[in-house]
Amino acid sequence: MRLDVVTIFPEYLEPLNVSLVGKARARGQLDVRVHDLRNWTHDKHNTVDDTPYGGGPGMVMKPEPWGEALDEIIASGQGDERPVLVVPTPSGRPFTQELAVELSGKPWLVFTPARYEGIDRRVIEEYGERFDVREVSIGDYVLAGGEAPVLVMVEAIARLLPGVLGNAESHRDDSFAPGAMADLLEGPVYTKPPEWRGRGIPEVLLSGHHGRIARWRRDEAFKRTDRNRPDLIERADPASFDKKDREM
Ligand code: 6GU
Repeated sequence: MRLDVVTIFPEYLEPLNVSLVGKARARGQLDVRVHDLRNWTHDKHNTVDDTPYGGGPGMVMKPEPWGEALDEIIASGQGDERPVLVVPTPSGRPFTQELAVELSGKPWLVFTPARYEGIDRRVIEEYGERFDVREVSIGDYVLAGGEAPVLVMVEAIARLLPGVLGNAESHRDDSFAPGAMADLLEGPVYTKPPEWRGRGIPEVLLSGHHGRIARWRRDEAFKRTDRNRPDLIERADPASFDKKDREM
């Protein structure tokens, strides 16, 4: 998979050199290219923003540098390959595990994290006519720019690529993964030592009884979901819960 990121803070994307994403790049599973938007400015001050039409606070990112950057990056593709453009904005559609899975199946993503009050609307209109453009928000809070959301989205997408996670089973029971525990958050986990500061391990996990362990894990997942995310239980398919769940 190829990922391009266009930003005025390329150094903000340095974490993409580290850990899971960094290793995927080193192994050649991910081709990540970070670009400085100011490379596509032509004035002495490398201006990327201007005051908003209609007045109001803050600044708006000018369309011309984005247009030149995106045209050049898109033209650098192999043959007729077309990227999906991912535009981080607090006004976008929610970034969910479902969207991460969808985007992880695309060969090429271009991210356009903005600062200030966002990008001149005509850029989104222009590319939206010719490309698949997704305006995406990572949650109901406002950040100063789209760079941190890009780090979030790239990590969520990269770990889904074949061969990137060490153990192919590792995302089988992720919170939000489809499957038996769909609609429930993951429950608590334990490792050695068997006693720490006077606290032991739930007996059932030491029992070797796989059926009872699975049932206990499901009960714990249900309790935690009910406590932390009751909305997930409200919205779940009732058929995904058994009699024992309903008694919790
Ligand atoms: Cl994608 N950008 C900004 N600036 N703030 C956000 C966001 C994105 N998602 C949630 N808050």
